[in-house]
Amino acid sequence: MAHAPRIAAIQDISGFGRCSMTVILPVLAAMGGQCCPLPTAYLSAHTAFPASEKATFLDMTGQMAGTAAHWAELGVTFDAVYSGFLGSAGQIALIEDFYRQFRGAETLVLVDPVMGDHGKPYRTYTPDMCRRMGQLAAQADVITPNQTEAALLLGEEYERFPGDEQGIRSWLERLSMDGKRSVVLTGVSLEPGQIGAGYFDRSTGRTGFAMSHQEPAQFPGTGDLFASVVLGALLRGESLEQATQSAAGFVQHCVAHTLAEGTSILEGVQFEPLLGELMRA
Ligand code: PXL
Repeated sequence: MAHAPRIAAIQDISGFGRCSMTVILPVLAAMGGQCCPLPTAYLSAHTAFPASEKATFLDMTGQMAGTAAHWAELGVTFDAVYSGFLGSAGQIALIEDFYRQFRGAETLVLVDPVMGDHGKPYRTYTPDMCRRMGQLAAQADVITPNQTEAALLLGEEYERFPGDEQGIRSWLERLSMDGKRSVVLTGVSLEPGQIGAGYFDRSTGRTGFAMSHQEPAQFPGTGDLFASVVLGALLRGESLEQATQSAAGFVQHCVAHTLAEGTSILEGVQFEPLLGELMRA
């Protein structure tokens, strides 16, 4: 009996503006995974829309322990636990409990340490939450920070993000915590016109880069798209390098397609018509 790789997705559901759960579920399904959502919060829309204080925010912390207990009772097992945007600092202890209940020798724990972008923490992320996110990420097999989150994890100023390849390799090594975890650092550019990610693969101890053509716009939710393609590819047995390259290529294609269609940046990228590219022939 073989089942599809099963993933516990611990993420918010944002009703409008493609990000987090509404991206992760379809992407991982297209890549052959079975996603089990464990929602951290329901928001009417992601927080990048103007007047974000108008977004509804239902904290779902109260559902999490009971969901985990029911899943344990049903005997559910997971090939991966993938967390991202969290609703409160208290949820981190619940995720740590979740690891204790469901993390086996083969379980891949991916922490996308979602905390902020463009040098600033998101509105709902307190300093305590960022500190606890660092502790959660310390337990991961793979982390997928952007530059802002990398700076927060390392206790560095965002402005000090290195501008050269050697400097980025050194941040990747520091983020690996002495080679303990793999790292995919997104939003990295080594030369004008190119963007992608740097990676540290703990299985080889090597750093490298996976680059793609840089499109002239940045969309919300692309970090979630990137991380979910990385996870789907890893669960299919691709190396971290291949997985990062697959993600860089797919995100670039979705951005180019969306720019050609001309829809609003805040609605996120139109990945839906391109999901077929992620499916195995
Ligand atoms: O894509 C990260 C993300 C996830 N969830 C919510 C967000 C954001 C980024 O703004 O607002 C609710």
